[in-house]
Amino acid sequence: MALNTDRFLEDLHCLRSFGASGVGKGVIRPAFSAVDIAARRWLASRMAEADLDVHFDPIGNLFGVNGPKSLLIGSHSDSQPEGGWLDGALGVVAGLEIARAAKEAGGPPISVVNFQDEEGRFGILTGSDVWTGKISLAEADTLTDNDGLALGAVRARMSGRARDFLPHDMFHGFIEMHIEQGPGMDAAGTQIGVVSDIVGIREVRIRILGRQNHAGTTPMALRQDAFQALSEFNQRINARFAALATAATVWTLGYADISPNASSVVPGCAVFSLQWRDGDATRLDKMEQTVCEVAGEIARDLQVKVELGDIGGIAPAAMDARLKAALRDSAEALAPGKWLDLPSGALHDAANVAQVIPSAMLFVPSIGGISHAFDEDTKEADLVKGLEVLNRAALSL
Ligand code: HGY
Ligand code: MN
Ligand code: MN
Repeated sequence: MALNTDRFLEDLHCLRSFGASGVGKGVIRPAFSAVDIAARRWLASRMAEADLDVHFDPIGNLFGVNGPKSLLIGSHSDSQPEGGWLDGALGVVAGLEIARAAKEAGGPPISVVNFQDEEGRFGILTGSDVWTGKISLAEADTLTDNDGLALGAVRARMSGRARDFLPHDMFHGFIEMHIEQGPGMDAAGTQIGVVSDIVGIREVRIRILGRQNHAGTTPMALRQDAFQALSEFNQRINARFAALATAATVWTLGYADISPNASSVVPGCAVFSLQWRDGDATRLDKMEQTVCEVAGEIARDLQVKVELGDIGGIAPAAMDARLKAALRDSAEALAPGKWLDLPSGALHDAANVAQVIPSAMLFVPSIGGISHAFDEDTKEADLVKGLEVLNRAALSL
């Protein structure tokens, strides 16, 4: 049977029903939550119906395997705490449809993967970090989420079906289809993006310890206010990073927790995240050095203690020339004049997988460039065009 675009769209909508937020097409499906596990089980059943060998590994990555050597297609089905319906889900369901259609037609062996915790509830790209050997399972088990829960404890929720890690050499290539998540393609009116490379990222958790005290009686000059130190840290980082940045460099303070978080108490503790992204590893290094310097200055100037956690990261990753050429040929055949080459500013499992298997990525546009938000969306015609372009490239490989 040929590629079935109706079945693909139906599966995509069905996947959204696991954790549908009720706002727009949004989803709330964080890694290892009950709905994430239910979604993975449902995807596993769809893979089994397609006569693919269902394989959960110890970190919760789900594979639907077709034979001892195949092309791997996929992405992730976990979401941000407030996520859209396509981020990750699109690549998994596209992989499922292409693997299923190839199997039905007696075509080349194609397998599908659904990585776990791509959105970094615990790490950065945790499931592919572990599968590709960037970190060990034992190291992953010690990672904690914002509530202090350890990954080792929550992954036990999926351990019933877990088998061993699959060897990388079962797969001769990996292709991840994804929404762009930025405004470029939508603004340019293009339908297909062939990714040249994926940015690198660094991320750190910082704890500032001041002195909790009474907000009415503590003179300003005597305060060791953890929030004011955080605020000053942020201002200095903005100025210092701006001096190092190109137009493509980005940085985000996206998580903050002030304690005790009460209006009449001088905050005694602030914990926050800082992440920065760039395609140039040397610039990432310089920014890391800046973070360390600013931490020392804040401790000295504001009379607080500044503790830096481990600085994690993913290196910038170039996509494979042969796989990119196949995607370009297919884009030119099916979307002539409506495709482009572009770098990815978002992080993807393909950045990890590229370290062990030739890897590439195909993008479709995001309406208004919105993602990591409930109103993330893509035109149905663009979803289908992306599936067709990827399918043609996969068959040619
Ligand atoms: O953060 C990222 O770029 C990815 O969505 N995990
Ligand atoms: Mn994603
Ligand atoms: Mn994401």
